[in-house]
Amino acid sequence: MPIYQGDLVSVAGRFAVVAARFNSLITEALWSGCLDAFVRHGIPAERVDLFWVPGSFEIPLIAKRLASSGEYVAVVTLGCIIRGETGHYDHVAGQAAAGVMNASLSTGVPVIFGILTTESVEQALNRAGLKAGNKGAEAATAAIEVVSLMSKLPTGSPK
Ligand code: INI
Repeated sequence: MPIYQGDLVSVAGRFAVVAARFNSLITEALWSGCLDAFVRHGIPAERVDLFWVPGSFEIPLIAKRLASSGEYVAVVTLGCIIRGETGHYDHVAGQAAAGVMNASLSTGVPVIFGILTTESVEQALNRAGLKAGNKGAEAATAAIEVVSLMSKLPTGSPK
């Protein structure tokens, strides 16, 4: 029984990262964790391009454009949406998630969801490297794994 899974090393190609400047204390930490994870998995910084956008709501448009450019094997998105900080949390979070999924499915290029959606600043800090890992590092690792898995998937039409 063949089992398919992605590797976490030796992935070729360039990666794009789209990061939101909103809540930049957190998103700078996500970017730092993201780049560190790329480098530690054998992807040098020269193969990672960073694109800043104003807020998480703007991420899907830029992610989709980059995913369809043919320049990148995957796009990682980084953002931070805090419920307590905004009356339109549900709109921003919902549209960011749906838009990232749309960018991925419509282009066939992995677009990874590294956007924190939390109840508080403390929760966000914890998930940006303080106590509970770094979502940016997790997103970089997921990107590498999915790119690797996609290169191993069976091709051709269903029998
Ligand atoms: N953008 C975020 O990335 N996080 C937030 O918590 C946030 N809040 O609180 O509103 C936020 N808003 C800005 C939004 O993403 C857009 O940049 C803005 O609405 C302009 O389109």
